[in-house]
Amino acid sequence: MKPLLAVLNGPNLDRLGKREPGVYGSATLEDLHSALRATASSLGADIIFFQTNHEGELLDKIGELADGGCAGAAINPGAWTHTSVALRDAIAGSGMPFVEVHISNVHKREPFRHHSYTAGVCDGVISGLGQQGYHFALEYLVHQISREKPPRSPEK
Ligand code: CA2
Repeated sequence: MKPLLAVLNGPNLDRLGKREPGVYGSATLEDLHSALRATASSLGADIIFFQTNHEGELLDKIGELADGGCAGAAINPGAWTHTSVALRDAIAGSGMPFVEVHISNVHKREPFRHHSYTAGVCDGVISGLGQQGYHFALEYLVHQISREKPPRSPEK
């Protein structure tokens, strides 16, 4: 069975491609999703997408994914990265591997973007590689999942 991966985006990322192309790129969220669908398919994974501007919805979705057997997620928590202990707790409590993705390099930006509440409960962080960062996160997750679940040994 193919592993199921999720790509989660937080507040204002529905605006991708519509404003600030110099910071976040010119591809829309829809464009990003179709590109990621192709990557997931080439990696042999199923994929679902979720974006919300409402924090509680993201917390609920993480719980749902964890209970539904999702194998791992790439998450761009947007501004909640820098504010949300609740999101950190949801990620930590999910038991799933997460990769935190930022399109921009948050460390080149304002000091308030330098701290992440969520990074410490993710496997790793990709920041500043543009939208390509999401693709790298999927690659990592598939690699990781295949390491965690070694193929069954042949029946004797
Ligand atoms: O670099 C990233 O991906 C961020 O997570 C983006 C967040 C920001 O608060 C983080 O510090 C870094 C902001 C997302 C807003 O996205 C927009 C996209 C297009 C137009 C307007 C906003």
